[in-house]
Amino acid sequence: MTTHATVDAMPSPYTFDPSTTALLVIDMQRDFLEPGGFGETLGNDVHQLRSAIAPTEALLGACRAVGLTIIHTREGHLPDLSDCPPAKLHRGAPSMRIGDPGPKGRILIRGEYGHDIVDELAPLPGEPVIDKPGKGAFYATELGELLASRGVRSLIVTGVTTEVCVHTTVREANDRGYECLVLSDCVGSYFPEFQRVGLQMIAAQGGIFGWVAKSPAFIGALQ
Ligand code: C5J
Repeated sequence: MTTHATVDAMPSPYTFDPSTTALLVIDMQRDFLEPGGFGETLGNDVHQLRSAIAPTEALLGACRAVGLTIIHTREGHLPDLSDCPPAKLHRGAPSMRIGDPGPKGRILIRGEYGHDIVDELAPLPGEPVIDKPGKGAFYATELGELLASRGVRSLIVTGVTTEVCVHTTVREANDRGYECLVLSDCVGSYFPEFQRVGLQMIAAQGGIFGWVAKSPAFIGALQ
């Protein structure tokens, strides 16, 4: 692996050290990306997210080839829902609620088929999978300790959805001192305007939350 690499990014080139960088793949779960899961119960068209799968698959291949740290996350709850705040459980008027039985098992419940990561992006043995009850990947998880134990200082952020769990995690990471590069073709939103504005918000004001680039630019910089 090279010692330092630079990616063409917004608002400025992003320089990182692969040995202190981790790829974060956020919540690429059937419950968000396939019909019959949590995303669809909220009234969303899940096909909007699926364009992020192929570039993320290519990205995973490139990161695995150079030995970059790769961490996956999954949003979901314990079967007894004891880690699901009532406000999250009762909010809105979904067709089914978290914990209800759906075509892919109980909605957003750990251990259910729908809660797991889509086949194309299945974690390899040895790649940590962080189960998180919230939107942010740091809240109530071991992510902070895991990154510290590996000396990680910069995060390459991908996953769904751009304006919810990706944004929340990037904001949490900023407050903890991490540098974040978000790969625009490897994140997805159910709402095209949220995708556009969500990415703009990261790189605006001189990179208030971090940098934004396309995955081929990042992959090129890794090699
Ligand atoms: C949502 C997520 N959108 N992973 N979760 O509820 O972004």
